[in-house]
Amino acid sequence: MKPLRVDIITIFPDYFREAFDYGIVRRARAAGLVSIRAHDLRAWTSDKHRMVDDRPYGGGDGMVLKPEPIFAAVESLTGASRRESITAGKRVVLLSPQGRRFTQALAADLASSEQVVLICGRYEGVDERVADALVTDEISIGDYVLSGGEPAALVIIDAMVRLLPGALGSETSATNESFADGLLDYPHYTRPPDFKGMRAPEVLLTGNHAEIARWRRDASMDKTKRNRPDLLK
Ligand code: 9D3
Repeated sequence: MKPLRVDIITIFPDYFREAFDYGIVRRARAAGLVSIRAHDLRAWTSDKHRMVDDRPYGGGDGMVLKPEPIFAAVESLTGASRRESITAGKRVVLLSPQGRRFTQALAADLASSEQVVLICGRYEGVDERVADALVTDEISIGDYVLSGGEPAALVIIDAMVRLLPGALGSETSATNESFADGLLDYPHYTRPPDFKGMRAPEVLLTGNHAEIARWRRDASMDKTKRNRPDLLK
């Protein structure tokens, strides 16, 4: 199968230097399932000072990422300079606090494409013409304030890559995991059976698989009620 191509547009390409060299993502890259590259936005500037940002029209704090380098970067990476000309199978994602929430379903949708371009915002924001006319998706990873889109890019790439066919060992399947059935995972235990007086549940040591399955279902439900009641509504 053709590898998923992931391109990151960032003013901090070094942020990603070793980020994809561990675990499942490393294996998926080595197996040719995905190629991931981080590009310096400044490569697409044309002025002497390689300016990527400027002061906001209308006033206010901070700086705004300029549109020209971002449009040029996306054109060189996708061949398209407007949303309408981005071909099916390619996604151009703006990472921003104003985006729609990233979910497992969106991870699966993105993972099924041929190319994903991730634009990392910085400063106070990105010139809105990028969201209006260039990107196919504007995504936030949650309701907390980051300093930029770079950590969000890591999250999205990790979630996508583990869904690529062949990325997980044959022992695991991405479908029988937490969130797939709308409940949190059950608690896990391993040796020793007694650790500083804290005992692993006896039922897990019995080998009674019907009882173990029932215990795990109940424990999943208890954990979901306690930590994520919203999943049960
Ligand atoms: C005061 C208004 N803030 C917007 C809510 C300013 C602001 C905060 C953080 C502007 C940019 C940022 C940088 N954040 C991201 O680029 C970002 C982000 C995030 O902060 N939270 C969750 N997901 C994401 S994706 C990109």
